Amino acid sequence: MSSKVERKKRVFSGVQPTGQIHIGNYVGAISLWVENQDLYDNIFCIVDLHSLTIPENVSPEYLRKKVREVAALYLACGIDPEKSTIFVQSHVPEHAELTWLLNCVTPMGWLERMTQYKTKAADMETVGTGLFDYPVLMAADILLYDTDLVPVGDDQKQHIEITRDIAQRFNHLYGEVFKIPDGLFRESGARIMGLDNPEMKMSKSLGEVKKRHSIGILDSADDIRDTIMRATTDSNMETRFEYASPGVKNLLVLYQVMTNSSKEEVEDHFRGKNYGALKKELVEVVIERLRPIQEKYKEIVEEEGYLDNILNRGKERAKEIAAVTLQRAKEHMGLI
Ligand code: ATP
Ligand code: LTN
Repeated sequence: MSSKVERKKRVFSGVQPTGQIHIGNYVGAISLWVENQDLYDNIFCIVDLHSLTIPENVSPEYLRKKVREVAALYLACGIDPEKSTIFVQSHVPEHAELTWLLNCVTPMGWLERMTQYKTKAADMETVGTGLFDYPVLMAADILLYDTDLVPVGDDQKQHIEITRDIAQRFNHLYGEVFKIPDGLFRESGARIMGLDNPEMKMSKSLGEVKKRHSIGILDSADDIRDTIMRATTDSNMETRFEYASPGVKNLLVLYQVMTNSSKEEVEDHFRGKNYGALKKELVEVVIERLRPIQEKYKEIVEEEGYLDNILNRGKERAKEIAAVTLQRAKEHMGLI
């Protein structure tokens, strides 16, 4: 009898070490990684090279601090280093090298169409080549690990699409080198909106400069209470997902994901109540959900050497896989 063991599907994802990590990042990405951790072979990266694409936002001291903060937050949120590989993108130079190879098969027109690039570049006086090339570096991240699934928030859909396109174009030109990955998104909670403005996605960069835009994972109970109680809603009292105003719907989605409930359970729970009750309950739910994460975070950053140890192990494992894929790509291209 054949005893072929099926390998677990591989998951790859990452967060940039810039801005204030918020519950949108937690709900849309990190908590999804944690929930699926036993199902897959997981690789989670701190994408520091991506953070350099807007150099005005990152001083060297800031970057050094933030890389450690994000790594500690991954662990505090429940990423288990025995089940998942955690590493820093710049520690594995294969990412930068594969980016060059992929650049050479990526038409500029594809990059010009990226909405994230257009939005970010619109506010800038000079736009660096790195910002334009951001999606190609992201494609390299994903393709280096023969990734099956990429769990992210829905703002990343276009980047997953272009990753697939780049991989297909490369394979067409040079032969089967890359696996074609799929995105993995939450059905509810893939796009958490700003609490000050439910028309805009909750964002890390805005969260750092605007009060009451977002809830940081490390925010105090008082700040959480203040932000939720003052969240923008309107006079529509509906607490059903379909009929609620955008601000209330956002709170309902947060409540749903933070309590691991279904939409029906949430609607039943709030039937006959107004959004004042929803806000009050959400405050408690968020504080309780974040409390153990904040406690664990504190322990992790206080334990000398713990984080470095995990990041070093992660680097070794990531490098082992990445080197093989990069070599395969180079051989197919005729680089000797
Ligand atoms: P910025 O808006 O400052 O560019 P960001 O908040 O999008 O930053 P990223 O590091 O770019 O943060 O994203 C990390 C992960 O969190 C990605 O998977 C992204 O899709 C997800 N994510 C970001 N914002 C949200 C959101 N508002 N709702 C759900 N998921 C989100
Ligand atoms: N662009 C992503 C961060 C990112 C990423 C990745 C996510 C960089 N490389 C690879 C998944 C897989 C963002 O969230 N802004």
